[in-house]
Amino acid sequence: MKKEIAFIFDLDGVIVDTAKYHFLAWKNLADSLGFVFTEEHNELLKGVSRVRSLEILLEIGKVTLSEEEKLKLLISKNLEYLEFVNKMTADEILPSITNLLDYLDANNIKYALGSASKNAPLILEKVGLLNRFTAIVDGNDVSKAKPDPEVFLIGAKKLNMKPENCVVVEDAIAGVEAANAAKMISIGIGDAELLGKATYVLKDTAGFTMDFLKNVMK
Ligand code: B16
Ligand code: MG
Repeated sequence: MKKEIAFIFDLDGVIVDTAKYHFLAWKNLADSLGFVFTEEHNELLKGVSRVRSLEILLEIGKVTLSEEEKLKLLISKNLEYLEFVNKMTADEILPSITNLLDYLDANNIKYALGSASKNAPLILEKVGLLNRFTAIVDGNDVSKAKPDPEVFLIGAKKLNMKPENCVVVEDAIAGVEAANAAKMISIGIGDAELLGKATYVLKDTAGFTMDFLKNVMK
């Protein structure tokens, strides 16, 4: 098995499922504005930045607000979201992820985080993974959101790896597109029909078996 490969992990939908907490906070915000926000709508926000998420939500509700009002809503939504995040524990790490990180550590394979979330360091701290990543690139570090490759290219740089030797693990279409645009190998987690542009697709993180990893790294 070669060792010149590194991994870049997305956070929400790959390491933990914070989408359910985003949903509760966005739903309450939509309720307060007088329209219904469904789990189906929430799918549109996965991997999308906080600001763009609010724009999509307001488009769904056909609501127009001033920049000042939008800023207030972004702050209150995030405060509510953080109430859930602050209660997170290691129990919320998705299946096979801890084993996968243990395996990468044991084989001296470096890994970074590449997430759109500005709350990524706090979430990693809550689930006890903050100190395990060689580098963390999050929503505070990028000027262009996925599907722009910026987040993963910064990750590769911080890992001191060439993009073509990086394997991105992503659950969002925009994230897979960003990895492909960065000329990286991509592993999509979720629906194969939606994530068909990924190099590999796994239904869920439980699919990270040793056989699968060996195949990716061969
Ligand atoms: P925050 P990821 C993304 O995380 C989420 O999937 C997306 O729903 C969220 O809007 C975005 O982070 C920003 O999150 O409000 O915490 O800055 O999948 O890129 O790890
Ligand atoms: Mg994600």
